[in-house]
Amino acid sequence: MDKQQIFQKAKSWVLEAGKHIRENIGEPLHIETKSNPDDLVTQMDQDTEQFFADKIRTEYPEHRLFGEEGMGDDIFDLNGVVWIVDPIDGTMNFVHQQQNFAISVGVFEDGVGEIGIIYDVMNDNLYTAVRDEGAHLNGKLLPGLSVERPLKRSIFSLNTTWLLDENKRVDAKGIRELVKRLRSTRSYGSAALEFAYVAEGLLDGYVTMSLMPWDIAAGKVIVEEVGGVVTTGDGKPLSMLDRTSVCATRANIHEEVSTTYISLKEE
Ligand code: 2AM
Ligand code: CA
Ligand code: CA
Ligand code: CA
Repeated sequence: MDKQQIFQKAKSWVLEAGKHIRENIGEPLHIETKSNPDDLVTQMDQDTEQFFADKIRTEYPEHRLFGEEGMGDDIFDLNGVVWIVDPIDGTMNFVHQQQNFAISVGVFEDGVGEIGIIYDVMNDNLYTAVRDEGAHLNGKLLPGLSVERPLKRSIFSLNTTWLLDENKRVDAKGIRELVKRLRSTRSYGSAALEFAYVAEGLLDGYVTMSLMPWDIAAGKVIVEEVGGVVTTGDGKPLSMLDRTSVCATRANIHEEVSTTYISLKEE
């Protein structure tokens, strides 16, 4: 594939979609719920994914689209070129706050993440990475995660759900030990932005127990490109086809976090 050409197209579509969202941010929203009353989707999520579907099908008919809102293809493998798209990551923030949401686009070829783009729409911050070419924020090279701060001076992003004993996915006691060990935690409500902040060095890690491929595809490419490590919660390679846990951190603390503090429950 012509990586540079696809990257330029992807970037221009992301910026165009983001501009459209910004220009319509004050308009009344058509909101529906999906799996439960707190699982929100708006017409803007659907329209934005349809925008990407139309663009990709016109420009690259041989590529496939794996998107959250179902405007793409049914994906059961990652052969060839697959665009993994979350049209709005952080829909609850979009609805409640009109900020703190992102467009996330990953382009994978035969299962390898080649391009990652995360766009913080309201702040007009564009995080990009092309594999082996570094990661950029608004065109400026991100310096990479060479700091070696220990866990006790680290800030992680972590959803408080995983502190509750009744959660179905992880031993909450281990997560509480992690919280005690860390300097502090944050929770932003957009997985894509949390990956972007790890890549930027604003966070030392992001740990969460239940994400889908479109939440992580772009973030994985970007964080890995600055030298971060992105695995399942228990340190295994991530699936880009199924729901997964995630441990994304600076390299020097990754093994300690994934082995000492994260103990996944059996499905
Ligand atoms: P979304 O806004 O695109 O749905 C919130 O903590 C983060 O988790 C957001 O990135 C959100 O993405 C994602 N999220 C929300 N519901 C989810 C679900 N049922 N499965 C996986 N990720 C989800
Ligand atoms: Ca959603
Ligand atoms: Ca998402
Ligand atoms: Ca979404």
